[in-house]
Amino acid sequence: MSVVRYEPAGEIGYIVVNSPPVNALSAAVRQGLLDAIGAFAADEARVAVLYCEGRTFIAGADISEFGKAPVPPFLPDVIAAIEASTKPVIAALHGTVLGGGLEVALGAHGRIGLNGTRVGLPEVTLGLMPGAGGTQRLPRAIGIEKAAEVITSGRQIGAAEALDLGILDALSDAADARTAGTAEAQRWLEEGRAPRRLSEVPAPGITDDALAALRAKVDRTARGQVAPLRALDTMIEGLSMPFPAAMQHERSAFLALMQTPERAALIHAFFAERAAAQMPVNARPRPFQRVGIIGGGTMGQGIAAAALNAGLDVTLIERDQAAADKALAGIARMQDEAVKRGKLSQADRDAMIQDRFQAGSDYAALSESDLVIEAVFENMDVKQQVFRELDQVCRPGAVLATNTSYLDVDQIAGVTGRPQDVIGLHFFSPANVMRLLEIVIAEVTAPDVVATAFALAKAMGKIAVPSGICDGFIGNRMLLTYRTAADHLVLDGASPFQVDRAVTGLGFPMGPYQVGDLAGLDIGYATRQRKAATRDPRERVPVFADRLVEAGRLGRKSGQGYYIYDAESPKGRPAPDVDDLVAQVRSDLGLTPRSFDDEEIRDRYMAAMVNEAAKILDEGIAAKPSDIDAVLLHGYGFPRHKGGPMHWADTVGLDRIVANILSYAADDPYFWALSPLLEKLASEGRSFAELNAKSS
Ligand code: 3H9
Repeated sequence: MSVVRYEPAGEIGYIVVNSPPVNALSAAVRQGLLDAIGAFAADEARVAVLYCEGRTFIAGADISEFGKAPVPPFLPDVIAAIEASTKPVIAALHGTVLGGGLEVALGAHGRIGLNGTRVGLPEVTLGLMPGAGGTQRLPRAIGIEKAAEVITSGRQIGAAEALDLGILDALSDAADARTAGTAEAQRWLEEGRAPRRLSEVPAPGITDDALAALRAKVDRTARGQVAPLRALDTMIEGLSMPFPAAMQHERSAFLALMQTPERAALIHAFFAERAAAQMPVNARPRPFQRVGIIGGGTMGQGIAAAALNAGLDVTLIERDQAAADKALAGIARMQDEAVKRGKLSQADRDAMIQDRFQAGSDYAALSESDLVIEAVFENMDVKQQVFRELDQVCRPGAVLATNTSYLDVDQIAGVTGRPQDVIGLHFFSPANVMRLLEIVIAEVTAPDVVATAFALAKAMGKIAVPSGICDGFIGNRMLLTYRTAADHLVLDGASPFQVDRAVTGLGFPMGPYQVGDLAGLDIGYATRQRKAATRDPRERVPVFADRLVEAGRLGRKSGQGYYIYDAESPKGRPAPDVDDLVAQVRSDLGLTPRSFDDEEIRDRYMAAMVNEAAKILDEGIAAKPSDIDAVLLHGYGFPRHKGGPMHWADTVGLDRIVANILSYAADDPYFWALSPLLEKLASEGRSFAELNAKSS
């Protein structure tokens, strides 16, 4: 069946797109649109309604075609043909009208949206800019300043705001886009309206001062990415040209961005997120409306809020009623914040807290729960005790999940009489905000329990990544390794501040010592104390970190760690004595410091990350390289425009990384033990991307 059809129906003709899943503008859809507009021209209909079947109006260009040779007809030409129609074409919108989809709608002569429609030009989030008239038609519709904000932020805009801005002409509460479009078309017929072409609207202007302010703002928020500023400049330059020349100009800027490594990395990230969500099992999820949560600390509260936002009923258990009440107050505060930020309506917030949430201290309240998530203190004995109790009270078939961040899920499952129902759900804090969810599949976890975890992640809007069992799973195991590489750099002569600077220079929002201060230095200290007795003598200990903790400097929460946090510098300024403290430790340990340049710091940090990732892959803990990228992008601040560590490694070249590791191993063969998989791939001239392709 054709992906676009023309349906004549008297005075109204329908141009109907049906190309699942999201009606992306593949070559077939572009050709279909061109043919349909021709059919409309030849038909007696006096107005056309362009709408889509399925879950959404066109969600953009077909991203899977990017990086390949463009196939005609090109989208700008298709849109020009729609706009040139001598009879009106009305776009009837629903779902997510994004990128090329919005550009098609802007080429139509009128736009009506169903309530709930979202629109946007997200190209910059893919390292691109609108390439089918968006930079020229949008400012003519809504003005330069607003168009600049929409284009350079890439954000999705709700229907009411889109109407307000003037992107939509009208909103409809009709049941579907065809009905809404038909009513609008009838109105146009009655009023005898003629096509209004945005390309014929005079271009708006901007003063030099206003433009300079706009450029400065975009430059600040772009954080080193080229696309946002290029998009702004292309828009402004085009507005002073005749429309056809502006379209040529936009097209060449778009095609130039298509060649950048940022574009490749951002599109890799897009597909990595979606590939991770592909379930590793073929099973149907168990139903899960009633969710129990054990533990009402920060993590339990965040998980409860995420579950409530997903429309689930939540019962939270704490050790006594006072603690349960405290958790309730915390969750209510979170949801009040969401109301303030316009993410939640007051009525929904009230319904959640009053009708769909209860908190108490009696496990018996979980007897009807479909899924229980334990989020108590990270200690094996404590967690096993919780699972023994759950085994007593939960109904048969309930899914029992542990939110451990490094403990062995098999050992937790083992204390129940139903280990097949037990799974790890590693949320990241704050759990109602952070999108990553590691789904830790234990030895005997049943396939439909795995399917339930993936369905829960989808309902909560999380990026789910399956992980096998090892200390720290995918993300925390890697974090420990690259943090250790940073500690070695400091022991050997780098300053913690230099390491943070070098790492943020890569695009991470924070360096390892800033992260340490934020998380609390006592956490790493406690882990080191616990592991001291069994530590391999070849392991090098960051004694300087221990000294800070022993001096009561725990990071942000105590006002001082590596950095000082006070009214003068709430985000922290380097503590002046840290370099001396580290120098003293080096001298106590008999280490002779050497200097490192920022490039070597980055090389070592990244080599440690990639080497550990390769081991994680080799051991089958991660199913594919792109899953590791999704974890680091969403849980650890890896810069999205670099695509994740595995994509980054491919772009740098695995042979170069191996050569670096071998040279570092000359001094510390224990820490820099080369991953056999990484060595093999490099020697065969292969890449991690090939392993992704194999697993898909
Ligand atoms: C552009 O338009 C450039 C133009 O200016 C100029 C051109 C000349 N293409 O996310 P989901 C697939 S740039 C191909 O899980 P949701 C996706 O891979 C583009 N495939 O669903 C997945 O496949 P699978 C601007 C696409 O409901 C399936 O659809 N547009 C595309 O959570 C479902 O996706 C964008 O950047 C695509 N454009 O979210 C929009 N989009 O099932 C990007 C999706 O095999 N897309 N797929 O894994 C999105 O933001 C979300 O997918 C959307 C739906 C909100 C649409």
